[in-house]
Amino acid sequence: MENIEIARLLAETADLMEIAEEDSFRIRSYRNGASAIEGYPERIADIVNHPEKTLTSIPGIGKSLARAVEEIVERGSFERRDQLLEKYPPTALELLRIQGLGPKSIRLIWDHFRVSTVDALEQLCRDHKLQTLPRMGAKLEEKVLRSISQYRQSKGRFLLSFGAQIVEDLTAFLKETPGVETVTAAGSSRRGKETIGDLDILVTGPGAAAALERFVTHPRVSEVLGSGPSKTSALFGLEKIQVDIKAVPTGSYGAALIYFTGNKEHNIVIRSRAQRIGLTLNEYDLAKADGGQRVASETEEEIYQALGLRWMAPELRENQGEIEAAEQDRLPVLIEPGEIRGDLHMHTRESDGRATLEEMTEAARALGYEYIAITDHSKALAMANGLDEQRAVAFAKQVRQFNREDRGIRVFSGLECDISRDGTMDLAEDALAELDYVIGSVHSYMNIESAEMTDRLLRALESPSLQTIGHPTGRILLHRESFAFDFEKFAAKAAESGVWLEINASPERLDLHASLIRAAKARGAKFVISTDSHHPRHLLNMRFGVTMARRGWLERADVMNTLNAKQFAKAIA
Ligand code: DGT
Ligand code: CA
Ligand code: CA
Ligand code: ZN
Repeated sequence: MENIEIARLLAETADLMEIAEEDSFRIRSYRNGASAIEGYPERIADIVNHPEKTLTSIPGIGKSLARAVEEIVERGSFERRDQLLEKYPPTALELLRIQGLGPKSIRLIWDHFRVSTVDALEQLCRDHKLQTLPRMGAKLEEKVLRSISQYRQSKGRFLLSFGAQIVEDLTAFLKETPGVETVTAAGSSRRGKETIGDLDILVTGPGAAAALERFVTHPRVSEVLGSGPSKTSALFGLEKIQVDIKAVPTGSYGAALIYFTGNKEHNIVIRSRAQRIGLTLNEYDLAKADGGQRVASETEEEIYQALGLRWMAPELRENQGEIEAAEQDRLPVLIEPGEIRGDLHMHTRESDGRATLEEMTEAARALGYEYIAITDHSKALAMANGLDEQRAVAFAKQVRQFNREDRGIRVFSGLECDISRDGTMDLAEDALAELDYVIGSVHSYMNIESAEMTDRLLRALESPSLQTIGHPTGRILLHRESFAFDFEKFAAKAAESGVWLEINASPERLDLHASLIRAAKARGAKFVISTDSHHPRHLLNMRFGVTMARRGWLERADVMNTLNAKQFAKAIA
């Protein structure tokens, strides 16, 4: 029995315990145990069978969890899991992923209708049977139906940050194989798409085939889907993300990289472009259509050049006009991560962050930033202990004091102020005026009609202290779509009012997305890229925000936090 299998049984049991509404402390201990075991370097089964080793010496494994693990190693399940599976079938676990239904509702549905699959739940809603249950109505049925269709679309997709971490780990692993020259991620992760279906990795060098062979022995590979000397596919990790690895001859590296980076539509257009000039393009090379003589194959640049095109950054390869731009030599000079000089959205313990003003400042300074804004929540977010007027004014004063000592970085006093349902700011304007940098964000009433939401945002843009709209669409990747509003009208007025649009770099938001960035830029809008950090570690997410900006064709001048500290201070004054 592998660690990953033990971990999966524990995590699944935690999900079932949630449906059974068991003690949240115990549920958490199962989840912590699952991740401790999944990442443990030694085989847990060997420890169980070892006369002198004990499981409880592993951090995160207490006595009762240790007993469960011993039972799993012995017979493939354990008592608590067996009991839960008698009550709730494993398909019920899937229902936990449907937005709008908590464990309590899932249990109620099971108790009344014995329904535990997504298909059967959909039928219940269509037959208007869900609304016969206590505290459930027609509105919820509609919401569940919408969530089901969203769930089906997002099923099997993963956050970019999750894929990027695995790419990083696997790249290091594959490079350890002797004779491996390069390891490169292609596909949607190279294009920086916000969600990833599967990972595509190319390996070159005389050791490439051996690296593929070694990959299938990786402890986190849970199922091998296909394996040969030039291509291997497997499911990886607890989440079972598919990883496709290809061994590529060095002489075909550029052709393979273009082919497997995609996207499909981009590839189709450049292939037909090749055909029009008597060439064929495939994963091995660009060659003469008659005779097959090789024209270019080793680098992407050579191939694009032979097609009469400039090299295009992977983030642009979405068939959204980049090919015409490359032909006419008017590709944007995309913003680079190193050009970002400050981070302007972060929280501290004053509201729902985990670190202090000092700790966030020091972490940002260590990253080489020239300035930051601390932007805790406002009072409407009572659960997050948001600031009222008095605390906001006191905070502005505290920051002025803080900046008197030279800390190697400038701190701006900020606030992430809630935008109320009617479009007014949560705090009074005279308090907001004390702060250096005010973000306005929607955190409530996100399901209102599009016209009302548009009016709400247009009104918010009139607030004299407002500098930036935070996470403008409210989307949560794989969970919640953007709220409905007239984005173009909003972006045009933001541009006119000198209010900037945030590109929120937190991996589950990545809000704005590429097409909206381009639409807003076309209307004259300016942007800031910020991490919305709640912990010093989150500051590292900046690169994902920059990736979104690049996918939105932004250049350095479009992004206000590429200004130096002096220029930036002037811009917000
Ligand atoms: P994903 O995985 O859904 O996030 O999106 P991609 O873009 O990574 O798509 P994927 O993994 O299916 O393929 C990666 C690229 O490789 C894709 O953009 C086009 C190319 N590609 C892969 N397999 C084939 C194939 O069988 N035929 C063609 N024409 N292209 C392929
Ligand atoms: Ca892929
Ligand atoms: Ca693939
Ligand atoms: Zn927010």
